[in-house]
Amino acid sequence: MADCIFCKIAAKEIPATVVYEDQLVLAFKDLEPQAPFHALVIPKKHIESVGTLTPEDKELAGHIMCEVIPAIAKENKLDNGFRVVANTGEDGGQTVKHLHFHVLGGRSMQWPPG
Ligand code: IU
Repeated sequence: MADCIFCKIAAKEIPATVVYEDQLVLAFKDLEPQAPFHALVIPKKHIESVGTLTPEDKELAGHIMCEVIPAIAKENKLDNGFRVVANTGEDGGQTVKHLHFHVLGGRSMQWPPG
């Protein structure tokens, strides 16, 4: 999508520190890390949020959850645990309207989130 910053990152028009990439997915370091390890996992195709996923995205969503995120956790030695967050829509605190999963690790997390 023309005005989407994460589409531009996926297209390498804007630089990012990439931690994982395949044909469907890119993961890169968050510019404002909230934990010692903080990456964002995005589909290369534009999807707005978890709220707009459809059954057609099943394979992609499964790939992210079942393959990409575990691989990133393993590669970055998040053996003691980590948190996956998908802020969704206004009340969910989503600021960038391109589906992304935060992967945070390297410290003990608190609950509930604010
Ligand atoms: P949110 O879930 O939509 O609030 O998260 C957006 C995240 O994207 C947030 O943690 C920002 O620091 C991060 N980010 C980034 O890493 N690079 C960017 O160019 C932009 C936002 I814009």
